[in-house]
Amino acid sequence: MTRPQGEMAQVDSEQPDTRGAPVGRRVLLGTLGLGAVGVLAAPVLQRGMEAFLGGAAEVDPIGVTGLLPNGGGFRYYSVTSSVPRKDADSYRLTVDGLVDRPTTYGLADLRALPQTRMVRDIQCVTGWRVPGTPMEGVRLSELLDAAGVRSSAGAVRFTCFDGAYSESLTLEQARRADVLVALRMQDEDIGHNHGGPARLYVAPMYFYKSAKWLSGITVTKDVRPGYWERRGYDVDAWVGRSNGRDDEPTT
Ligand SMILES: Nc1nc2c(c(=O)[nH]1)N[C@H]1C(S)=C(S)[C@@H](COP(=O)(O)O)O[C@H]1N2
Ligand SMILES: [Mo]
Repeated sequence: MTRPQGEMAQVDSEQPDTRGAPVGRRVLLGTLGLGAVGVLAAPVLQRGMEAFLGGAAEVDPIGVTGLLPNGGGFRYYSVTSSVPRKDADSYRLTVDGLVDRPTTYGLADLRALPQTRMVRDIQCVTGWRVPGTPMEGVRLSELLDAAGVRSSAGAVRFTCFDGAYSESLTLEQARRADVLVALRMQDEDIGHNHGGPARLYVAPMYFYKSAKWLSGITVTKDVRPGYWERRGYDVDAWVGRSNGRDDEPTT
């Protein structure tokens, strides 16, 4: 198989959002960082080892995953070295492109819409999987219907306020009932590190589809491959049926 060597990279040693001000030490993992990582993150590396050897380092230097229910297993990913923080006042999500009614939502607007809660496994294409993870938010189909998708449309593109990441879905995929603009994860408001205040959640697909720090939903004619897809990941990212992997499906 041709698994791309991606997602290398940044582990942010900030404490979780509940701790207040970040402690500030950022570790950019590369060859030089591996020794320290081995010491700090040995327990977490068990499942990460496969990807680790494959060139993608995934670690949790401060043991954040140990604080999560079910043993955790999440890695925090960002393709940028820093991401601005958005809160209930500053957060905006725009829906535009091939729609009749372009719309901008604040966080309160999204919270006022019907919420859908789902509990599924989460699977990263580099190998780690987190069992039974509650995700909750607004169905993407609801936002698309509200905007009035034009008949010329065929796809949806997602952009993020980190300024770099992007994703895409066909319109048919985007309208599935298990695709959410998620506001809550593990029954808590999504914190900054996990892409809060709002991230995409595409339950049946590898987690790279679930764009963090979601700021834009643009209805387009054709699919435009996202950040990792331009670097080799499959555009149709069904868990167990793409990227040369045979993981158990998540839906
Ligand atoms: N904006 C943004 N979204 C992103 C990514 C990223 O680097 N930036 N990484 C993706 C990948 S590869 C994974 S596995 C998940 C990781 O989510 P987590 O950091 O909440 O564990 O986010 C996805 N969404
Ligand atoms: Mo991933």
